[in-house]
Amino acid sequence: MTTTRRIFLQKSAAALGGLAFLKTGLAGSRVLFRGDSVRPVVLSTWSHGVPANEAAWRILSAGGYALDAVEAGVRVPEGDSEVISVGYGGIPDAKGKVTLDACIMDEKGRAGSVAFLQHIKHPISVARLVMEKTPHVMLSGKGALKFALKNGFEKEKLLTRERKKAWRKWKKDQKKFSPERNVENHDTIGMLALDNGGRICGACTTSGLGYKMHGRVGDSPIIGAGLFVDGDVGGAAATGTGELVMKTAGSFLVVELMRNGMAPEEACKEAVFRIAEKIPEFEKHQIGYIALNTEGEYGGFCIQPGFHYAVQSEKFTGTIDAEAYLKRL
Ligand code: SD4
Repeated sequence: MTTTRRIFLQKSAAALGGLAFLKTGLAGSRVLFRGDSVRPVVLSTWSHGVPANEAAWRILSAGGYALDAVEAGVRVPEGDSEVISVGYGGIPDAKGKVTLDACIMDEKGRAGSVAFLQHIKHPISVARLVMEKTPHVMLSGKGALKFALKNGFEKEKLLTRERKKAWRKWKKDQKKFSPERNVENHDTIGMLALDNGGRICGACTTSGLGYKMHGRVGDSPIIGAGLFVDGDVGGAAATGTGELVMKTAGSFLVVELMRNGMAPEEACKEAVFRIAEKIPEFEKHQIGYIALNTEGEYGGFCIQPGFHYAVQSEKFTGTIDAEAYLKRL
C-alpha cells in the first residue's frame, strides 16, 4: 500500500466520524481468491445472475460462442418484470419513463451499445446489432429506437403497473433522487463468459438508477466503464452508481490491471481503491466489480458489504459474496 493511500484511509476513517467502518484486509494480507481457473465459465452480478447464467450455460456447455451466451444470459432479467432494474419492468426515471442502457463486447474488441433507449424490451440485442451492422459503437435515444424498429424489434410498453404505482408514490413522497445501496433486484446485470474455445465476451444491461434525471445515462452502455473486454487479457463489468465508475474508467482499469499481472479479484479491489482515493463521499455509494481472465480465473470486489455475484462452471455453481472495502462493525 502506498503512503498516500494509507494517509487517505486514515483521513477517510476520521471523516466518517462516529460511524464504525473498517477497511478490509490489504491485498497480500490474506489468500487472494483466484476463482477456479476453469472453462467454460460464466459470471454475472447479483442473484438475478443465477437464472441468467443458466441460460448462458446452456450455450457454453454445448460448446457455443461466449457472445451468444452473454446475450442469451442477460436477456433473462431483461424480460423478467420481477427484476426491477433491468429491461421490462425496470424502475422509471423521474419523469416516469423507462430508459435503458446496454452494451456488449467480444473477444476481438468489437463493441456495440445503446443508451437512453425506450420501448424496447431487449436492449442488449439492439446493442449487438449496432456492433454487427453499423460502423458505429453507440446509438442513443430516438436514433437507437428507430434503428431497433427498422431491424424488426417491437415497440413495447416497459412500465408495469407496479412500477408506475411506485413511481407515483415516490413523486408524491419525496421528489428527490436517492440511490439505494444493495437493494436486491435493484441493480444492473453485467455478465462475462469464457467459452471452450478461449473466447471471452461480456454484456451489461440496465434501466439505470431508479428515478434518475430524465436523459441521464449511466456507466452501463459506456465501453470501458460499465464493461470492458480484451480478448488477450480478460473482461470486467460494473454495477452500482455509474457516475463513480465513469469518472474512473472502471472496467477498463480492471482489465489493464489484469494485463499488468493482477488476479481478477485483486484488480477489482484496486479499482475500488481508486474510487476511494479519487471520489469524495464514495462511502455513500455502492460499486461492485466482477472480472474474469482468459485463464478462467474470476473474482469481484465492492465498496459496501452486500454485493454478490453468480458463477456457473463445471467446478462451481452458485453465488459468491464479494469482499468489501468498507466493513460495518
Ligand atoms: C447506472 N450502474 O445506471 C447503473 C445502475 C446500477 O444500481 O447498477 N444501479 O448507474
